[in-house]
Amino acid sequence: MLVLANKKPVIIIKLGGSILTDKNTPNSLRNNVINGLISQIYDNYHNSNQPKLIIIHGAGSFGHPIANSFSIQNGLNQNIPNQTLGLTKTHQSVKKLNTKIVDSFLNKDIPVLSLTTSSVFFQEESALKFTGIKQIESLLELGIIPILYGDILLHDSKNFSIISGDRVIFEICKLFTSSIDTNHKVDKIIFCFDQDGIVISNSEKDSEVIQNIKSKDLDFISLKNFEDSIDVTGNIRGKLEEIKKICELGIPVQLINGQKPNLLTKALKNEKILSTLIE
Ligand code: IP8
Repeated sequence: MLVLANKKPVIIIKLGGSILTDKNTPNSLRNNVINGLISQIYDNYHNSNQPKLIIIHGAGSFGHPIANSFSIQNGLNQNIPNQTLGLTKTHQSVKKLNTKIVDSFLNKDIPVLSLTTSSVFFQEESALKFTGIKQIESLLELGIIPILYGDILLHDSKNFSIISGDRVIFEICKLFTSSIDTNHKVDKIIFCFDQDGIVISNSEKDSEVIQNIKSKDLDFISLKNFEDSIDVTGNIRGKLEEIKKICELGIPVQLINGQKPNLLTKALKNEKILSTLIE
């Protein structure tokens, strides 16, 4: 119990692919949004009273269209020409996005270091193995922000699929929650995406942002305008499945609009903003 009380708080930020890239144009960065978010993270980084951070980013137009064109999410299919080349191209493309994001942090003198998701995750029969927790701990202790991202996932028995950034977050949370060997605990997840929160439709015309919801009630809400055709990881419904599992670990999740100025800063300080808090 004493060990648990001494654990240092960490906030995990998900930078959604929908805000980092223009989903309608392959490989297109939204530099103004990226730099705006990084400036807010800069302020948090230089405030010693604030929790440490782990950043996870999505693939956006660097990952979903190419993964989809080779059906990487559905695993090995001998009928798809050059599918393994498509697998490697998908990985290389998300790695390029990752390099651009890491460079943007380093250009602002924020020390970040990325762990290649497909090197620290492996699917072994029905179990997903994650071997990066010690590296994350070391980076946090050194004051370096670890970055991981949605990527391809290799399986045993000659197969593969996609691992979303959201699943990466859940696996990190699971290990931090269950391991007695870690010095950190995850206090909260902030999902930055392109909406003000979860929008529900009340009637044909009316919709509103739901500001607080229990994770057990997520199955019963009627979502508004969240369909996203290029997303191979299940768009908002897929996200909510991972979010539910994170909340079941006792970690709250806040969904905020990452395109609006200063909302990330306020969310990091637990100030009141228009967003959805799921507990
Ligand atoms: O954007 C998807 O990750 P996400 C990863 O976090 C690929 O769902 C390679 C499409």
